[in-house]
Amino acid sequence: MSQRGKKPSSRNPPRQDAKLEQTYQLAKERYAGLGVNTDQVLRRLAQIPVALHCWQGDDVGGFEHTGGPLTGGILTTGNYPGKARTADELRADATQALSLIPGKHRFSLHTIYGEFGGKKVDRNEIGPEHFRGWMDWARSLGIGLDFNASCFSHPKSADGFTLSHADPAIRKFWITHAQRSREIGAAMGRTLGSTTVTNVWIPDGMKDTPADRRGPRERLEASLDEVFRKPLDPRHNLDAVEGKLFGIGAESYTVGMHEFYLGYAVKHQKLVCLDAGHYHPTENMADKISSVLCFVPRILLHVSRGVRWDSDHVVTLTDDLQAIAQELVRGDYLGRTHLGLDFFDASINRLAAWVIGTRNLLRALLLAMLEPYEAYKKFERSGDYTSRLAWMEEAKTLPFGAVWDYYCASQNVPVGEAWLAEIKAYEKKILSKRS
Ligand code: RNT
Ligand code: ZN
Repeated sequence: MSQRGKKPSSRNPPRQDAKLEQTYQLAKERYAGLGVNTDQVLRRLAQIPVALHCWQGDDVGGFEHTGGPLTGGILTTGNYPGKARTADELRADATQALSLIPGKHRFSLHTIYGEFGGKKVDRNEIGPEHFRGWMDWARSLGIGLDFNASCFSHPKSADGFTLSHADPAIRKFWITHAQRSREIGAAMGRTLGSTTVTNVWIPDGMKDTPADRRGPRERLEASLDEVFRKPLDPRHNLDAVEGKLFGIGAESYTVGMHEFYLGYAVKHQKLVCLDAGHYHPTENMADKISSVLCFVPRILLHVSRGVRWDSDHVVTLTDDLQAIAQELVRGDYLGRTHLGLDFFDASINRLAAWVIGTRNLLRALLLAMLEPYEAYKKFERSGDYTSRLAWMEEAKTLPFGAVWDYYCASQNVPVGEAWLAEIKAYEKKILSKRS
């Protein structure tokens, strides 16, 4: 497998561990017996980018320096020391995290992470010039960027409404913000030669039962029409819309619920962003993928983990995560899916959160790719559900770990928990010096 230049350069490339290689060969034979070619799977996995989300790096703070709190019904808890205070620090942290994750990935920014040179640049004044530093950084790593309008943590969103606001002036302000966001997305895509997905999520909603559910939704539709009026080259920018069930302080009514955006995206052939934390806990987000993709060209995923509510916990290797990966692989949807992460945990090392979450998503994809899916399908078609169940259960204890370890080594990133030592060293050397 080809090696890619990984930073930091202090790591010895690549790890040629005879035991690791041997274990891999045994695993490879076991999988081959089930009709699965592990070499091919690893080549495929190496092609799949995951967008790490900038907002895990500083608890969704951003660099506007308005001193305002995080609002919009989302919440970070914890005060682990060492969060990034500047764009340079966030880039350094992300570079370090990326170096511990196998494969080539992406970085997803919010508008509040622009570099405004100490000036007050309001959300309706942002432009590509505020993201030059990010574009230069992405180019230096050879990665693409994704983007997000930031319709929260701002005085004009304080009463809980943005694009669906009853006041036309406030609506206009957020429309301009979202229009500029997608223009910036297009500039990123053009500059980096890699399509940027620009996502729109708004917090609009009500704490208690609304009298009028219709008005805000019709206003939101009209606002989105304005936001997307200007055609942009789809090679540079793709638009995504993200719905949700509820937010803190908007428990009774969410203007941009799933059905709203699903309808909007189908009508206008936009991307639907499915966030794993945005549905009722008994709903299965994975099951939506093959439905939504019947009607829209592509989807964006916000891979997250809700614990009892949309709590945005670090992604772990749960059944829910595996179900998502299985759907993408079994349905052959990876070519139409943009993978992104969305969680924010301030109670643990923030770089470790990125590394744990991303490595888990990749692990889930690898597990899904290693499934003897052709056999499952054959059993299913012939009505042999006994064999389907038996094989699916046996597959859970196949020697997947050996394939994953080999993949990490061949991508020149630490195997197993060894990555943590690098994070701990970085914490000691860099994070602990931040106030
Ligand atoms: C909020 C949405 C949204 C945000 C980020 C910060 O519920 O999930 O995607 O988490 O954009
Ligand atoms: Zn999300």
